[in-house]
Amino acid sequence: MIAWPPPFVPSVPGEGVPLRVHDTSTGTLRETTPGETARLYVCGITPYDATHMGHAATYVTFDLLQRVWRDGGHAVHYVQNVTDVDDPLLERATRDGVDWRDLATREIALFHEDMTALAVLPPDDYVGVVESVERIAQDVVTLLGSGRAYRVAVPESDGAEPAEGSEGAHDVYYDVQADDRFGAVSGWTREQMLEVFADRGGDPDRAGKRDVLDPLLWRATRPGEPSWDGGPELGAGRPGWHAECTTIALTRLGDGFDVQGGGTDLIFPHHEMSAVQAHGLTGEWPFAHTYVHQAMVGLDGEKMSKSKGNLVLVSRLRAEGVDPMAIRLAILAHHYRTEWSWTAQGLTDAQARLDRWRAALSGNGGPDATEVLRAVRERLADDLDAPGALAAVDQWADAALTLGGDVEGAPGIVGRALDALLGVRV
Ligand code: 5CA
Ligand code: ZN
Repeated sequence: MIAWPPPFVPSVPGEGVPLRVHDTSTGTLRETTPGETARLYVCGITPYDATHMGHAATYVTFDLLQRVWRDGGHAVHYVQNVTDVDDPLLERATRDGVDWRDLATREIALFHEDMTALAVLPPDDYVGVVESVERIAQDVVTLLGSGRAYRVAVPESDGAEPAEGSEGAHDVYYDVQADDRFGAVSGWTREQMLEVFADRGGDPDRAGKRDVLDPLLWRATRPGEPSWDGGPELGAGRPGWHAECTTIALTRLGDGFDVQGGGTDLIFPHHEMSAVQAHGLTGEWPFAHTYVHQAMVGLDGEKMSKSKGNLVLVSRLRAEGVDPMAIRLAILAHHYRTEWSWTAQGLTDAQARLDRWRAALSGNGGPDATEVLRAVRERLADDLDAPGALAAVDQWADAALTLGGDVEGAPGIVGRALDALLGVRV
């Protein structure tokens, strides 16, 4: 698929700082040690509704992460998937009486507009499930062949089409107990896993599974559902959710990439399962060196989610004439590991900050830029401390507005640094 256009990223004088981030799998702050090209995979949207502030926060967080790497002299290979076929998308399309493909196309286009407005760097590889089905099916067949996956018969009452030469239709599941790495990404207990599994796309009650937590790899087609030819081994069907991210990450980045990202709602089962399924395929570990998760953004104290419908949409705010840079600053005012709720006051504060920064940057001369550049770099490299970086800019802006300053060109340098490091165009 084609992603949105990249924003221009100016260069900033001085040197970047190596990035340390919190890794979910070890629970520690870790220095990322990318090679010349850092490899990043971030889980993309399921395009059945518009981009809300939680999604925006997630993509802004991983945008910051890339900006720190780039400032440190690394190229970045960034891959993002699009879950352009899955149960929630099909259910919403049925509910609204629209074709699921039209719904996905519409929401993907809106997401691109939102990301462009928020100055989020686009992925280099932007990969849909629909265009990857063949590769995913091959991987599922490989897992069946090695005994890591198994078939579960579909009840006849489901009306699924059997594969050619096969007696009945089968779904395919991954055998988590056969994988000694299962649990290594989340570090969760079985009780914790069981608590969320059903709410997050799992089917613990499906009869015939070896373990209730086993995830679906391939779903044989049911009447009225879209399907693809999975060959003689799988028959007609579609991939399970986690399998898409396993295959897309492995084919585009390979094993042992630097960072896998997403919201904390993906820690289990999604990132756990995509990693163990990759382990089953390649025998290699780790899938990603570091797992970084954005805390949930809510509205009035409840997680913002498409299924709950309590959404603040980026596109709606844009349509109301809100400056996208104020939206971006409202997000950056919160550390990515802290849960927060969207409020009108937060947006008002962000707009006021943007106005202050704009006024401070409007002169030709100002306070020296060296310290603020150092502080912004240092704060971001320390687990993406965006609020700390904003505070450093506030200090510089306050000095510019109250004391003035006569270093010619300093506002220009600070302005370019805000653009390059924070993605804030003033
Ligand atoms: N397509 C899958 C990932 S493969 C998916 O989770 N799609 S999504 O549209 O539901 O979410 C897109 C991204 O936004 C994911 O990384 C998800 O973790 C993140 N996200 C969803 N809701 C929130 C929220 N309330 N706060 C922060 N991040 C969120
Ligand atoms: Zn994913």
